[in-house]
Amino acid sequence: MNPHAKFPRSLLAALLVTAGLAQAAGIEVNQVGYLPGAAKWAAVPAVDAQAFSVVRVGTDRVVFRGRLGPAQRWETSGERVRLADLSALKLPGDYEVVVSGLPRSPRLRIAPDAYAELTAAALKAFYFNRASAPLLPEHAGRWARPAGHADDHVLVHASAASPGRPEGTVIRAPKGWYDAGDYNKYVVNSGITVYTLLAAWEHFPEVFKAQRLNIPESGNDLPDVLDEVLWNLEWMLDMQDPADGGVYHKLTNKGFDGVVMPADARGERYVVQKSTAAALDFAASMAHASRIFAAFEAQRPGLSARMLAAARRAWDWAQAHPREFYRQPADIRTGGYEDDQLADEFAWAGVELWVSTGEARYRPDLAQLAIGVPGWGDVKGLAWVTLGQHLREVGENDNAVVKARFMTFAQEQTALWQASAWRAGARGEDYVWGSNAALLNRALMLIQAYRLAPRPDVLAAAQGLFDLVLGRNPLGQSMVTGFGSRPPMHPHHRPSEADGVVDPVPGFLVGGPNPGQQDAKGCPVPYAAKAPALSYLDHFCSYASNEVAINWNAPLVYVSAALQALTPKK
Ligand SMILES: [Ca+2]
Ligand SMILES: [Ca+2]
Repeated sequence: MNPHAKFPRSLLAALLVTAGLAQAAGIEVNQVGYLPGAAKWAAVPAVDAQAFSVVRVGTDRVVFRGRLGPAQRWETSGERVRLADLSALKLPGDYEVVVSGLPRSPRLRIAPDAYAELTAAALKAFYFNRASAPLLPEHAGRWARPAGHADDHVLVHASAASPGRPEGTVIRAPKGWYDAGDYNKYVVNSGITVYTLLAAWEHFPEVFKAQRLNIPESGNDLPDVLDEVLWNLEWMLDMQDPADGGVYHKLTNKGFDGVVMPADARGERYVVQKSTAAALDFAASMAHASRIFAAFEAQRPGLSARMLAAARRAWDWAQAHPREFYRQPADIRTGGYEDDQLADEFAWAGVELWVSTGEARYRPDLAQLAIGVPGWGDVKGLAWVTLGQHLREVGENDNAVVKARFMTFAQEQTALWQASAWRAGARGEDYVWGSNAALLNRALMLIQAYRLAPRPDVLAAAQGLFDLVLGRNPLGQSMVTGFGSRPPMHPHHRPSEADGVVDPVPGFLVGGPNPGQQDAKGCPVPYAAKAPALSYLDHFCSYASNEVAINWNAPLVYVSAALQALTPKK
């Protein structure tokens, strides 16, 4: 029996918090499942029972028993919970967690390929967001749609005018992915996204080599993950002005489209202002991509060299224009991706160009570079990911610096995980706009630490964050469309809302709990509650908690693939 079937969990949670009965409402697990060798925890409301058991799904056949941990309050939800440690249960199967006096948990699956489908779907979500191509029924099934935004007639906006391309010049910049719930394309957010996806391939090729995504390029001469990323890289290459190497910040309508399908969104398209941030994110991700595609020279002759040359030119432009901050023109109202702190972008682009070329002039001073969880506006963490991957090139002295940075990060994060009432290293202040992706990017950094020094608690801490977005959370809600017993049904994603299909396009991570609730005034229904981990609304109106975005889906692909590859088999 699914305890969520009769009563929406978020509403129940809200009532309990309001009534002062602050304890979690149901037994929560990762609704997608666990690998046999993974750390497995269930969160249980603070009832009096002392023991839990695990049964075969839909039966009373007990396969595992254990003691519940002490009740602890989790500040993020205001609720008291107890923990059930099922890590020792490794036998593949479909189960439920049982505690006397409570409804059973959602189905708990243990399987050696627990995340294969999720990894593929999270990657295919990018295909579903392709601009300039029809999604055919043989690839897209129920979500087939005509092509939108050919982007072969794009106007140079006044803010982007140059001597060779005055205002109104028509250029072509087709392909690319729609950034999020809207239909615009932004270079800054593309940089971190393509990097993260290519890093997943680079670090765990065995997960992707034989993967068939059923996209138009399946069966050609490249792994599908590379085909999919190329769709966006080819667009990015067209965002560079060939005359000077500068990179336009975005390709956009003047304002957001209505809630229509891509083919029905026909506003004039513009490239807007060249920015230093766009040039550096472009340089970093192209320099990285050039290394990846160097191995496919036979299949795509010249592509790697073209990417590296483009990266160098963008870097040179940024050196000559170090403070061209993006400033939204008065007649443009779409996403800004404004960032005036560019030391991290310079460091990331420098690291990527240095690793790709070996030229010392690109190399940043690592002693001055802190480590941190990556996000579109703070990319220094990506520099560390690349340094961790290239210890040999880094040299002996800086080797120690790279390792020390990751070990310090991992120690802090595993302490947080260990102390957490949910065995999930998130605090109240971590619930920001896009919290799910921030948590997954934190897991991505923990995974780098694990790759450098494989300590089980570091991997378990990453697993805890992954669990949090897949249903082992106070909402009892999976945060990925189409996955888990209680997935989001109304993401802020125009095609999912406008296509007339009940189920949303699958494989998308939604933004997640966000106590800022910036959209609350415009929503016809209220959020479940104000507590950070409960500030979520599964409604199309909720762009602040329920939108999708390419930079959010990328760490979902990465972490899902990484756990599949790294978790001990037994
Ligand atoms: Ca392929
Ligand atoms: Ca920055």
